[in-house]
Amino acid sequence: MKIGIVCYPTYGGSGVVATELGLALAKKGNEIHFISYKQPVRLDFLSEKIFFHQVYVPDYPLFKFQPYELALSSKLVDVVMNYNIDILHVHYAIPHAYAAYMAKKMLEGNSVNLPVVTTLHGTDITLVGNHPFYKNAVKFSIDNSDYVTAVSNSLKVQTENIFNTKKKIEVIPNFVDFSKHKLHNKNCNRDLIASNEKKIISHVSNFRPVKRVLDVVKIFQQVRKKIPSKLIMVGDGPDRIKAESYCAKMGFIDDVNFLGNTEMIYEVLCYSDLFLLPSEAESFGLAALEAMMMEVPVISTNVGGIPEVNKDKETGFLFNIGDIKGMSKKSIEILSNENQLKRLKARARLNAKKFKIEDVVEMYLDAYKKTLKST
Ligand code: GMT
Repeated sequence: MKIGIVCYPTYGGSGVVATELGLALAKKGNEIHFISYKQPVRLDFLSEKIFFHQVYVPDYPLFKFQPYELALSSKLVDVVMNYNIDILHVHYAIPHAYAAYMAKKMLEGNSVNLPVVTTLHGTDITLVGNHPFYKNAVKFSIDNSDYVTAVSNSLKVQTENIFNTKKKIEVIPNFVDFSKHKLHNKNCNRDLIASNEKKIISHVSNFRPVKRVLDVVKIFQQVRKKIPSKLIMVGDGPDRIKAESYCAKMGFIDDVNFLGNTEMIYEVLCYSDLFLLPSEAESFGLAALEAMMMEVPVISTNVGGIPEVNKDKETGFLFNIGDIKGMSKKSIEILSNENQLKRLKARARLNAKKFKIEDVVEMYLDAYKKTLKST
């Protein structure tokens, strides 16, 4: 199959899912065409089966806002015509599903049928898409996609409730690649990061307000009073300075490593004992699943799709948003009980196996086949 994949190229769940899915589909013999404004971050190699098409938006002084969706829809038409694309899979509704619809209509004029699969990732629905300025266009794009998937049941239900959509939404969860577990578990240089008696706690996100990174450092502040430990903060974003300043002001910045954006996520998870995800909203929580695959139990909130991934008392523990006291107490309990920690680590990994990339790729291939049949 020749598959076009539209995604955001930056660090963050939806781009990572789209890129890893494309790479896996290419390994199965499909021809994959990534279309984005920059090469996606995890797209670290190009092969005969993988293409990247960059969308340029030229600067023009008349425009206060550069019309990205116009440039994207035009590019989509070119790519579909030049490479005979069979199906287009867009990740994140805004503006990708909208641009895909425009491309589909333009192609109809050339008697070309372009089936469109849209995957909803979360913030495109719950935060941005929900805004009155975008809502009509998002509802329209969902209802006019040929096939729609959401990454969790929670997101499916939220989408139906917020937009009152007519389109059937199928749940295809996010996934992890266990070959990375094997690869990185061998090279776990834990002693480079912390001395042996210290426990390592980690957090990975884009440091947007929704991630509540201040809660992360406040939880750690309590934990370090009882347990010798170190906190590794991976990622970058608007709340990073706030979190760093808090740690400095409270006198424990020495025990916190702010790594910024890095590709070395699996290396960090490899030596982590506990992962914190106290988000205010999370349609799925891919970062938690990646931690679980690397045998790291998760202390998280109980919002959105997180309970579909992190199982309370099995793979970690779930709390209400902002329950810093509860999350700190539980972290201390887990980290001071080696048997409990060992049990949680094993179950975290076991549960992550329900989200193996091989199975999820088959679910997407099935979705493509159904779409092609029905359009
Ligand atoms: O979490 C973010 O802010 C990034 C965002 C994205 O679009 O990349 O993540 C969303 O999609 C991920 C992949 O499907 C999910 O794992 C995240 O839970 C979801 N984030 C939110 O719903 C806040």
